[in-house]
Amino acid sequence: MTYFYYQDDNMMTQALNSDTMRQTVKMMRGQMTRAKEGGMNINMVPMEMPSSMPNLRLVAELCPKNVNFCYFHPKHRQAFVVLKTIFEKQRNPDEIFKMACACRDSPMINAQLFVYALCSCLVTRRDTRHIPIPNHFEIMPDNYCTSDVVRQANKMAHMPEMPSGMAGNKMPILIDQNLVGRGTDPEHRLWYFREDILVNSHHFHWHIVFPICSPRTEGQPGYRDRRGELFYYMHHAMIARYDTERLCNSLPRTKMFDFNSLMIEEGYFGKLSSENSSKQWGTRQPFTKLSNVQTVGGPDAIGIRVEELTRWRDRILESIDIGYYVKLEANGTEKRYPLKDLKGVDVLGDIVESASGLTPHPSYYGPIGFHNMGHVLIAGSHDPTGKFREDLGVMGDVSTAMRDSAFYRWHKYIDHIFDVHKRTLDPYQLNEGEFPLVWQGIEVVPQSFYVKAANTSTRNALKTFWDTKEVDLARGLDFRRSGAGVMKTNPVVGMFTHLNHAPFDYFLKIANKTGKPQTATIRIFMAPREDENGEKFMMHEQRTLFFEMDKVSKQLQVGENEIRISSSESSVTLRDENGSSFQRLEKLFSQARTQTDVAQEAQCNCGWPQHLLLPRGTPGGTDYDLFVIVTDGSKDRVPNLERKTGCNSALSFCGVLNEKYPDARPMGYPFDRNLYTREVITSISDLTDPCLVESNQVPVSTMRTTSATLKTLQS
Ligand code: CUO
Repeated sequence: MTYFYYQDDNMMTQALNSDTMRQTVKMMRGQMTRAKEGGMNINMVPMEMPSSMPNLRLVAELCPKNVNFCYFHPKHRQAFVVLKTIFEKQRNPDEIFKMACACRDSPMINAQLFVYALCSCLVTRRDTRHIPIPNHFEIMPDNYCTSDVVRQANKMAHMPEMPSGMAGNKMPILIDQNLVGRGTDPEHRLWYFREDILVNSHHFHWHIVFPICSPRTEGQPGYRDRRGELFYYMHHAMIARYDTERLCNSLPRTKMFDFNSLMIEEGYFGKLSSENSSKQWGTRQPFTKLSNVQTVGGPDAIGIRVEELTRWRDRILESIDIGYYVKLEANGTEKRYPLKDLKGVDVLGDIVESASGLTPHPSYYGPIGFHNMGHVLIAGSHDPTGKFREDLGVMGDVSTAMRDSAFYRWHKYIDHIFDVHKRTLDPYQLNEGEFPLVWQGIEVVPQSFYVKAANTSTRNALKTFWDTKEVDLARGLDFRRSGAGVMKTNPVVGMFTHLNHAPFDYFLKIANKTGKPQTATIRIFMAPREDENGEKFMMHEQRTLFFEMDKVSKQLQVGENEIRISSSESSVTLRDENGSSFQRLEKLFSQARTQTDVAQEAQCNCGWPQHLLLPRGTPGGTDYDLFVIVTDGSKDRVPNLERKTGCNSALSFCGVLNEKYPDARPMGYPFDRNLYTREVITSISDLTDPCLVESNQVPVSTMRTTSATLKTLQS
């Protein structure tokens, strides 16, 4: 038996080994050995070497240790698949742990790649579903904080421990929003969105839960139900929210990437460096034109051509126009399949985003993936020939991409492609079916309102404000260990500023006139009411700006039902919890729960930050349309879904780990398609109570709708 003591130059593994994985071992073995070394208590985990060690040379060749791992780079992706497969092939979690330790200690494995592969394996296998994935920003803080913050953290960690009662090195490091731009750049107004640690962390975790190497066949380990559709829907929501924030900041909505000029108007200087690879992330001057990228993220030629990107774009759009996509069959023949059915958008998501394995025809739609290739071209645009040996820009990684304005331009184009497809489908009828409910509208009330009692002016008016949150940086930094193996205990806490709001509740009164209890799905959306010129949005424009606020299933008794829905339990957000994910883990395990209990609370840290649920608004208040639609729960139900928990409860964006997506309707319903009513609706606020109640020949769904004006004020 070999005893590993974990010290390494690799940040991630300290985190995974010392906490999550150790706790897993503790759970499995029922004990953990503590040893004394150098006079300090050190947690030791008795661990054997893996029975056979794989050859890691291929992984190292595909993604060398000393480069920034690029999620979208074809070779790095191959390395990801190889390493993830090594972990997946282990017989049980204990074996995975042994293999992870051995790979972590290998001088060949890229640290970022290791994190991706191991986390992705843990959320793929059913027998590791109970192992919570720590927040990525705690494992790799250098992907989320500028290099001067990391430097300060290093300094602080090496300061001698202050006597108790003195603040000293327990003072948090301020993560300043003004490090990457100035107020002279209008784009900088959106710093609180783009640089938000939890926004970027959500994006990382989403791509870990839905990796580009997910299998296409249902039943295979790691299969993700409606993955392509969720790629469309989750990113669409991010773009709609970003545009809404821009309007609050007197900025026009994002312009989509222009294939004619190939120009990225905004520059980006993120001041990020990777502690593991010792590389600076590339930067970009304003008005950089995309060109062919010869190398990026390593010495090897990558050879990506803009002309290919354009060609694949044309083929995707042509497939949408004709309503059929081309599939390469196993026998080498090509066949056409319809895109205009309910599964069409799921296939289109795979075609647009991804690469071999997911796309139905790699050579026709692009072996690298249209969307992925755009990321790489933008990430390499500052040094496309590699003559300055620059590393890739932040667009190359999913934990950093959302910091860059170029992300929104590119994804706006991606979103446009999906909308072109959705516009080819029959419009939804908003006044169809039989679901006789009568309701009296919706009201939104801030939670403090109950305490302070009646003041009707605060109804439907919510406040946002600046707030701060502390994050634990020490877990991800090697400086907790010295060469002699002594674990330092200095805390290193970072404090970042973010937008926040007081929690609020939605109140609905619904009368069930059907004569029997009903299950209803309540879907709540929100969108800005006015455009950048102060004019009310036309419905066809506003439709694409609606973003989901919540979706809940409720039992309606016969007669009057009063329903209260809390914003803090939104189906799109990550639960807002205090403390680091490691502290929560420790608490969780120390409560001596059974493995089943732990599984129910398993976290994959995927989910929109709760503090950004509401848009910023303006000091004078901004009006939004809040739209609620109630649909028949018996038609929304997904058969054979075991239970509706599993991924931090952010079900709408992250689904249920290894289960079916918990809603039978198209994602984004009813704003994913054009809407049709007999009356002309120019704006959603024209849909007033009582709702349109008619039956027609297209019984696609049954519903009731209502809308309200919601005002957001920034204090
Ligand atoms: Cu999430 Cu482009 O897909 O970043």
